Amino acid sequence: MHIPEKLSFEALDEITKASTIVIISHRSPDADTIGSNLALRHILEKQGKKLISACVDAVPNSLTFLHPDPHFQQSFDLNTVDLIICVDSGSPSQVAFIKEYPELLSGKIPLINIDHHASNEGYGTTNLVYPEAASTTLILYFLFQAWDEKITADIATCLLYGLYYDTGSFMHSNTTEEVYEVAGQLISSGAKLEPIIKNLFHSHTVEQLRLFGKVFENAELTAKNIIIAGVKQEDMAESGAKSGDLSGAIDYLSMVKNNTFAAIISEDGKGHIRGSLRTKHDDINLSEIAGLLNGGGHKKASGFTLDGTLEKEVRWTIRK
Ligand SMILES: [Mn+2]
Repeated sequence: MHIPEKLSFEALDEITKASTIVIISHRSPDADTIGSNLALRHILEKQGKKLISACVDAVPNSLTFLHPDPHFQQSFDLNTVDLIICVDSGSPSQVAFIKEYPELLSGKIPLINIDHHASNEGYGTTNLVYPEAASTTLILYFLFQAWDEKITADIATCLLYGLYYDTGSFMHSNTTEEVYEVAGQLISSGAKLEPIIKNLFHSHTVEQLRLFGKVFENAELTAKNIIIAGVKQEDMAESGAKSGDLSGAIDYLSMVKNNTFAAIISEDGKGHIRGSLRTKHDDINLSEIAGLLNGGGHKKASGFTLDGTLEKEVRWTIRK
């Protein structure tokens, strides 16, 4: 991927002019949005900026292990801010604070939108949107290079965290030669892979595994080879799992042989259904399918949120 010089310096210019900057991570935060947020923090802190890291949802401690004092806030005063940076947020609804601050995207305050979701329509005043990038942290890596910023060991760990997560530990099809090259560079810069692996893949709770068990139990393969599982609030309660514990279950469903795509639809307990979709096929665009349900994401991994609850339907077919 290549960031045009003009664009990287336009972003730097906005940062230089600003004194208080809010860096916003998307709702239901993941390792890419948090790694991006914290990597940027490390860079901007050195420049003496006043920084707010914000996310509308509470950020689990497990995601902030990269930074001793991550300062994530679930609310902030927009009046004190003179630059907004959104990381890894494919749409205004992912930015989420628009409910609290409808003027957030009005353009009155400059907004740098750094993202790699195919569905991102460029809601910022400066848009660094590269769907070909495996992670938002990969975009930041090239941005920091363009800005001539030294990538310290801490920054490298933050960047590798997002890259490792968004490529499914280098297993997803977005793992290009460039991904391996950058990962190698980050390790040379001192990135610590071991805590990342431990944090992302070896940190399940028993309750979470019980919830995964429910997902597998409920999973069905449709006539079109779509593997789909519904998760009701009862499943969450019976397993003792917390919200957010479902993350990662979709990767296991995708392991089913010859599936067209995998889907998990779950009740969030607040009157919404969250859908998560994954495919390994190049000719299926899940971002478009999620788009039909007001969602979005990537071609091979997307999601949506709808109002409602889940009801299981049983269909019977008589074949001659
Ligand atoms: Mn991402």
